Amino acid sequence: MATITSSAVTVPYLAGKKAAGSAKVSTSPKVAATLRFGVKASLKQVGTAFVATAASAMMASNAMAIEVLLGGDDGSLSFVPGNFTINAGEKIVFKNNAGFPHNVVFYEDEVPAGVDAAKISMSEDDFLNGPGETFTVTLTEKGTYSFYCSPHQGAGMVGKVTVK
Ligand SMILES: [Cu+2]
Repeated sequence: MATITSSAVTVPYLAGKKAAGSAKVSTSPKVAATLRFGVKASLKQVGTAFVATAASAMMASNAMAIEVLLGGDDGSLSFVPGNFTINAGEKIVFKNNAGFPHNVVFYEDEVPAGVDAAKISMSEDDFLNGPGETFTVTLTEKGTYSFYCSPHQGAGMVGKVTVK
């Protein structure tokens, strides 16, 4: 029985402007449109066949992701969900939803030992300004990470992710 590990389907998306890190900013609103949790399980069952072509590898990459909205539909300045769990190597796609500009910055002292918070964060001075803009990050170290939105940290726009 072939088992696909998360690392096997993590496409090295390092072409963005933060080439040195594992995070990228995308202005494309369509990245997250097809993300649904249920796809992940079915892809695992398919086995290794789906890594054969670039197109299907891309599909797998998108499937191994969770979408977090920046700003609630009710107008709240929050991450939705604000506390969640993912598997190591799974992508987190933060997507502008309401109340922007937003950004995503990890606390230096609230990431697992050995993780450089700057490499997985947006700059405090960079913002997602338009509807649907995304920031994608892949976390590979297990543990808990806390993050915030610099314009709205004072308003309580903070979040937490557990990587298992
Ligand atoms: Cu914000």
